[in-house]
Amino acid sequence: MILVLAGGVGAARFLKGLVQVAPPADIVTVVNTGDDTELHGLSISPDIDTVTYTLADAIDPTRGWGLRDETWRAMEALARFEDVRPKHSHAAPRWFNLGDQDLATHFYRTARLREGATLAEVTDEIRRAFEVTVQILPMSNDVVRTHVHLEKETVTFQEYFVKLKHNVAVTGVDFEGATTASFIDLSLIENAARIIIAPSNPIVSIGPMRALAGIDNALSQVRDKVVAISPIVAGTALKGPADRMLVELGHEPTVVGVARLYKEICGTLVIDQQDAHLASDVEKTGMRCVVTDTIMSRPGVSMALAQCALDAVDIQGGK
Ligand code: FO1
Repeated sequence: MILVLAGGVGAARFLKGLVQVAPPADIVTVVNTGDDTELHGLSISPDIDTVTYTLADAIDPTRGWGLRDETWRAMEALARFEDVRPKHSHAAPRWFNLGDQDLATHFYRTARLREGATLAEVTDEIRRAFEVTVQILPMSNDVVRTHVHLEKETVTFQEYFVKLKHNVAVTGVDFEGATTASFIDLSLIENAARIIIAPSNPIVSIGPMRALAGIDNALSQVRDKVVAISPIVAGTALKGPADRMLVELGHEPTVVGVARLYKEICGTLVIDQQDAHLASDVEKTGMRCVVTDTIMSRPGVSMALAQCALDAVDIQGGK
């Protein structure tokens, strides 16, 4: 079994490539839930939905989140209440865009969670409804929420990422609930033939998982079969704020900075050709370094990148 630790858009694109070079039934992906949020009384799991929709070929290709051919009638209808809404009320927020078809997913997840279903059960029902073969699991059935500390306030991840368009300096992040939450299934780490850390934000997509008890220890025991793909290319993140966050939180916004974050839990880092000159510096951190094309916007790259990640573990002599 191939275990993929995934965040949102970059991980979803990578998984699209992986299913072309490995049997989908052989792939289990554990997805970050630190981005999850409650709005309109609905339980929303953006990274899980991005992975599910992408693997179902239902994702909106331009946005990278939400469903294709989407309409926004419900969101537009909420505008009517803005003038009458009392100052203190949080009802009818319109900064987080929920498409009309996307709402169906949140209606279903919210109702099933209220009936006592676990997030893993609901996630599995939704991926089966979208006819996805890859097994999709939340990192935990317990609530974990990423909070982003700014100069003057602390906000939820979605307030940082969407409402503030991540256009604001971060002074810290923490993962509320992580100290008591349980990772979905530690045996996945022991039993996986290969573990791939997808090209996701090391701080707020992979970080929440690593904050769960036992994860870093379990991964470090099997680090030779763990391979990560750097989400940073030539000092920048291909999508999202990972590069700025790394700097703001005191890390180097380069593949060497990523290697320093991952070296305890991961034996190999896959970096882009543009960073080939840094391969020896990556290896000085104690990780093996593989150089290839990691820019998945070009067709066929995600497939070749997935094959490269699989081969990297074989060379390691991982099982
Ligand atoms: N991202 C945005 O930039 N703007 C949005 O309005 C927005 C809405 C949204 C709704 C559902 C969903 O599953 C994802 C959504 N995203 C939106 C993306 C989301 O904020 C990010 O994909 C992740 O949280 C970060 O990986």
